[in-house]
Amino acid sequence: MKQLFPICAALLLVSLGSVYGADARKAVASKPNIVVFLADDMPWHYPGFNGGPCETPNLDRLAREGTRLTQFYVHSVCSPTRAAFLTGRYPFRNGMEERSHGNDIAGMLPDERTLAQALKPSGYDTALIGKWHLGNWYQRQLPLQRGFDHHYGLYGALVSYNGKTRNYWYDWHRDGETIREDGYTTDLLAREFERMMADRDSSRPFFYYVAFNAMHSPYDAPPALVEKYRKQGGGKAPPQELATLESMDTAIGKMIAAMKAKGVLDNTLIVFFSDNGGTVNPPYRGGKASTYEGGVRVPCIIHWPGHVPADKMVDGMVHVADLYPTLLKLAGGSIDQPLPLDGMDMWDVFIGRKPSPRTEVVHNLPNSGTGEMGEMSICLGAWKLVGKQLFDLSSDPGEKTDLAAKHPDVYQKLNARIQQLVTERRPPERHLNIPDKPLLVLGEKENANPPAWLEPYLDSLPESSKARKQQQK
Ligand SMILES: [Ca+2]
Repeated sequence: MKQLFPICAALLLVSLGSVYGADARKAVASKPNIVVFLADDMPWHYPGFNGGPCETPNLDRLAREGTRLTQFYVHSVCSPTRAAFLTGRYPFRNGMEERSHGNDIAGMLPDERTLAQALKPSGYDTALIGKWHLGNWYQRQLPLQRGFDHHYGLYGALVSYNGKTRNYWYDWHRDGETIREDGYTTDLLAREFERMMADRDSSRPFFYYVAFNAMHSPYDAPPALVEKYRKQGGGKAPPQELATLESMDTAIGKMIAAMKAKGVLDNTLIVFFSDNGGTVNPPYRGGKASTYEGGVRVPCIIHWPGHVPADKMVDGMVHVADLYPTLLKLAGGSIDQPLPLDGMDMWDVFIGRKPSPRTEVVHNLPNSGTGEMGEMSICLGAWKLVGKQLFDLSSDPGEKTDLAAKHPDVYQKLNARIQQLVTERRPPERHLNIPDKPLLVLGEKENANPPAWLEPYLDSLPESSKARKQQQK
């Protein structure tokens, strides 16, 4: 019986390949629209489709109609994941092993080619709706200079959902201008997407990267939703967090409806994932800022009915850097570029045609910046090194049993590989504080010419006025 399984699996893959392979070629010819929904800090076990306590009907539907990757890896904090997604390269190459901190001039290395830049020769309209976090000060670092035709949202991180401030400064923009818009950021991102979709009059394909600040702290979710989860009780998860996630799900539903109303949904590939794990992520060990599975293994949905199988789980290692060549090739773009890619084309994996060709994932090298990505870690096959520990993920995905002493040869092999990769690291930009004072708004150019309403507005908010007074002392 055992021998039959590989034969059955092979036949299944061949038959899927004939169906989905044809569609894949059709897709390349028709240049699909690409929409990437990126959640911020979403725990593995929160959304409904993963058996969680949060009501996420829109994500659940994407999962039901699409394929879910069960071993999809990101990095353990925001900026490294975003940089790997947009460049197809590991953070130790693109200068983003350390986050771009709030008051920080460092950004992703300027010679990196982003997915938005790479899609331009294929005729794509490109937009970032939401959070950037790959350099928030110099003009050259900002989304409009990194291949995006349009940007709406924040440059940095940790912005307050209603005030749009962090600490003593402001962080909300449209196309390089500081703008004042009242409302809850999650709703505003959906409104921008709806407006853009309604205004579209071009037949050009689009790449819209929707990077929510949800469900990162500081939580300030709609009170009615918080109350709903408070009443449910049961200690499943903090009501503020669940309400923040449900708001994000509702926004995703609105954006999908806007694409449907415009008649573009059928030719749109949707990808959903989280940029890192939550604080805890059962059944996995660890969470954000750790290289245990809970920090780096996140839910990922690939949705394109008729092209990507519905209601299917795909096992096998996939890294966020793989999205770059996969999406680019699907769009008819070229991966021929001076900086070599770590990402691999995974389209045949997404459509169930082939098993994942990936045998290695680098989670973090030793001595990476301030070490905020967690301990050094690499996967080779099922073996995973985390600091001085060794795990076998095939039998121990929860990383409970350290096998370093039992398998010294494997331990040495993984250590040698990680030390070899250290020699390939490119130095990042220096992480220094923004020199300009007063700092009112992120973006050097915007801070040099702040709108008249900005300073009175910052003084009117308790969250920023107190911090501003301390800063001015
Ligand atoms: Ca994050």
